[in-house]
Amino acid sequence: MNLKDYLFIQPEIEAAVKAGKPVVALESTILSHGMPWPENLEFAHKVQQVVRAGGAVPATTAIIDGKLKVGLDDADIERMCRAENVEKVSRRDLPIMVATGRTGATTVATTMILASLAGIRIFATGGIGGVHRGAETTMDISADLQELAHTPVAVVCAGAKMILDIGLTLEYLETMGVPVLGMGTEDFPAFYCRKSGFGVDYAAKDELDAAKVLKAKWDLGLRGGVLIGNPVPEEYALDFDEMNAVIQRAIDSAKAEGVKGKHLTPYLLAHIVDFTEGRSLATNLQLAYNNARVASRLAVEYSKL
Ligand code: PSU
Ligand code: MN
Repeated sequence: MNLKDYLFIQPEIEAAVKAGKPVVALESTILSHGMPWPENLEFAHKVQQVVRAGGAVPATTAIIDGKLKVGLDDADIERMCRAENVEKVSRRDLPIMVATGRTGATTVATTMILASLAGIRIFATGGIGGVHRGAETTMDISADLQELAHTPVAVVCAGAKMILDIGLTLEYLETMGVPVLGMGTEDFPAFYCRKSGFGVDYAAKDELDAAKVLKAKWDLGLRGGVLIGNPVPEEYALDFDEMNAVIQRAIDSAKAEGVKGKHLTPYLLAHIVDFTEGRSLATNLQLAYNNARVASRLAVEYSKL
């Protein structure tokens, strides 16, 4: 077995990792199954520029014709954004995709796996998967949480959407030994809103402060990742009660249509955009840029420790 038969890392990224320079991984499910065309295409390019402007090399990941790719060319990016015959790939799907040569977008879990294989420690996304509302009967808990328990990558997100049970998600992370940091906040953010009402384990003052936690965790040989909640900029935040109602409507509609499993999260995301007439998309774009900005600074600080 040679990993090189499976894993394809862009030369610029490989060189940066080797030299210990800052690199930030980016996921592709947010493109294929989290945002509509063509806004996703503009986002995919712009978020990479934001990472570069922050002093790091962007590494968007995907499965292209069965190959694990770290760093996508323009054609790959467009393929992810058009999302025709692009599957959503989490940990369990990965070997099937590779063995059958199919094309898919990486979730937070799979992006962490690819990043880790490539030696990348920092990853920026929008929101993570978590314990779904009603999980006490459906058992719907995203594989993203298990990945955070096992794979050494720090994930910068805007918290968790209220499609999830944020309290149970944080309980699960505690059980799995995953530190949850707030970037300049004591309150774990709720994606569209700056506060969820649930506290974090540590409010990092800035990126250097957070980078020291990563270094300490991995120096100690503690397995797994770190979750960093970075609140959406004030000017783009949406009203908590309004979004709660919109999300409840989307959940009810999914239930009525019998949507389950891996299709549930993309279904809810698309319906939330519809129900807010695109306002939620504008917020989603801005919080993701903001996470890319923080992740690049974090990668820069981490590379200096
Ligand atoms: N939450 C969002 N936007 C997203 C996702 C989640 O606000 O795009 C995507 C991410 O790729 C995440 C995945 O890893 O959905 C989680 O899916 P599931 O709940 O099926 O594990
Ligand atoms: Mn699920």
